[in-house]
Parts: sequence; C-alpha cells; structure tokens
Amino acid sequence: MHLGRTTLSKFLIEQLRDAPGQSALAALLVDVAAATKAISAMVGRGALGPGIASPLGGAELRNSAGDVQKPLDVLTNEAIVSHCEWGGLLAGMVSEEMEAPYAIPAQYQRGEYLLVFDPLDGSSNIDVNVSVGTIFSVLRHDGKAAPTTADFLQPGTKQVAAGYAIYGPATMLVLTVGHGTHGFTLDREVGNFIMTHPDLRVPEETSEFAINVSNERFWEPPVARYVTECKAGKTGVRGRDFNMRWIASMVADVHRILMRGGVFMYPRDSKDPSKPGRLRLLYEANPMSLLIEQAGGAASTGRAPILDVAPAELHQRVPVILGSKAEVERIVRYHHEYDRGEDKPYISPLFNERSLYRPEARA
Ligand code: AFP
Repeated sequence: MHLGRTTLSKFLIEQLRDAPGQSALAALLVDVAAATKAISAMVGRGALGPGIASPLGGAELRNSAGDVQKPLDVLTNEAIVSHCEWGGLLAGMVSEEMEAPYAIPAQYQRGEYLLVFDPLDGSSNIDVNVSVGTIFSVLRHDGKAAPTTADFLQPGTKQVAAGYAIYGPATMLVLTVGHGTHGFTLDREVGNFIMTHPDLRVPEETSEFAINVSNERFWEPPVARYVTECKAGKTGVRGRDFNMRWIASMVADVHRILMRGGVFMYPRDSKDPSKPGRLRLLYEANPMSLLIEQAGGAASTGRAPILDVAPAELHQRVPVILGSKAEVERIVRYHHEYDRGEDKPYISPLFNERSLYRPEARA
C-alpha cells in the first residue's frame, strides 16, 4: 500500500479481487463511500445547510424510537438509500431512521447483501458543531426474495464488512472487510478517499476511559468498581492516573480509541430496565465491535462478546464495553466476579446502599 496514493477503490480491488463473488462487495462499499461524501457535504454546511433549522412551522418528525428527527437525520438516511438501492448489489436495508426493513424497489435488480446503518450517529451534537458520523454493516442474503426481518437478525460474526465515516475537521472512512481495520481520509479537492491509516491497531493497555458519568447511580456494581478505580488513579489499586473523555458521538469516541487506545462504555443501567443499554446492536455495536476486534481490541456486553449476541429485534439495544483488550477483559472479569458474588471486598459500601440496580433485573 502506498500511503497517500492508494485510493479506497484501489484498496478494495486489491483486498477483494481473489475472493469469490467479492467484487460486488467492493462495488457496494464504493456506493456507501459515495453516500458518505454527500453526507459530509451536507453536514459540512452547518447552519447554512438544509438540515439544521427545524422545519419552518412544520410538525416535528419522529423516528421509530419516538426521537424527534432533525431534518438531517432524514436527509442523510435518504442519501444512503438513494446511493445504494439501484446498483443491483443489495436485497434490502435497515436503518435507525426506518422502523421496518427497506425492500429494494422492483425496478432495480436485487443483490445478495444487506446494508444496516445509522445514517447520522451523534445527531444531538449537530447543533453544537461537534463531530458526528455514519455507521454501517454489511451482511449476506441469498437474494432470492425480498428479505424478511428475520434475514437481518444475524449475529455480528456474520458481518462481511463494517465501517464508519466520521465528519470531523477531516472526513474519514474507517472500514474492515475482514482483513484488518483501515482508515481513509477524504481529499475534498479530488473527491477521493485516500488511505492514510492502514492496519490500525488498538493498544492493549490504556489509561483513558469514556463513559457518561451522569448515569453513575444507575450502573451495575462491576462498572462502578472499574470507574471508581480509574478515578482513584495512582492512589488506588490501579497505581496510575487515568483520563476521561466523553464526546457523546459513538463514532468520535470509537475513532479516538482506534487512533490511540482507550475503553468506551455504554453499559446496561437501571435508568430504564426495559432498555439493556442505549446503543443499538445491529447498526452501532456490531459494526464498531468488528472494527475494534479487527484492530486487536475487544468488545463485550460485559458478560459475552458483542459479536456473538443473537439479535431478537431489528432495533434492539445492547450494553457496550469496547476498546483496549486488557481493560475490556478486566471489566468483563469484574462482571463475572459480581455475578458469582465474589466482588464484595471491592465494592464501596456507599455505592451498594445507593445502588438502584436490582439483581433480578440482571439478564
Ligand atoms: P444521538 O444520535 O441521539 O446523538 O445519540 C448518540 C449515541 O447514540 C452515541 O453516538 C453516543 O455514544 C451516545 O448516544 C451518547 O449518549 P448520551 O447522550 O446518553 O451520553
């Protein structure tokens, strides 16, 4: 690979030319990349763009989760659908912004892949000009008929490709087709994604954690134990100080971890026991977990590898703990010790009394 010269298309041709039937996958990823370029242009216009001002006098738009849809959520969803529906590569799509699966219109040839995506992750950051992103995952389908919901409910280990675009000071595309995790930077003058970060590796050790600490009183004890130890720094069992980051755009937090290590946590909490975490399995946790694992990191629900979770619903949520392997393994160990009742010596009595977590809710 020639740094600064290899384009995304050349990379995909080289990665996939010997794999049977994979040329269609390369073509699909080129279509997805084209959609992210269009989204980058939309997002990059900020308050000058179509999607920032709420509809003048119009009724609020809401998505399947009841969230108010900013116009950009809708427009970015449309950008991906319109770039990817006509190429004869897809049998169907699922998006955070669409309640039901999107079947490829009859006028287009049906392909043998499924595209699952969050078109604009971190959209609550749009109004304050903080980095946001697009997350996508590619699954196989036999292409013989329009896909059913069940066809999308595949574990993360079945992904044939996954990636994200991050719309930051630079627009980057980070993806895997199963042979490592690689980063490309958008050359806006030419309109090409150029390979700038081949073979990304997540450092096994880290002293940086990312979590929304305002949820602390709702955490399970093993998460509270880990974060308490990080905050104690060199005065506690870890013997070194830690740093904390929380951008509240998963793409930006995960990108930082791929660049310099760290651990990202959006764990199960008791704030709403009906929701086992905030992040969606199919189009947030699974693609990010594959990217992290392909870069030598780890990704867990706290009790099982995320990629092994058998999906039950399209938009289901899952606890997410991912990043530097040694830290993820430590947090998983804390969950197992908690589940076996072996963590008592480590949990501060103060937290136990305050905890709203009910063990019976532990699934
Ligand atoms: P939005 O897309 O609604 O902004 O949510 C972003 C997100 O799904 C994920 O990108 C962040 O890591 C997480 O939510 C932030 O959640 P909190 O706002 O609870 O910190």
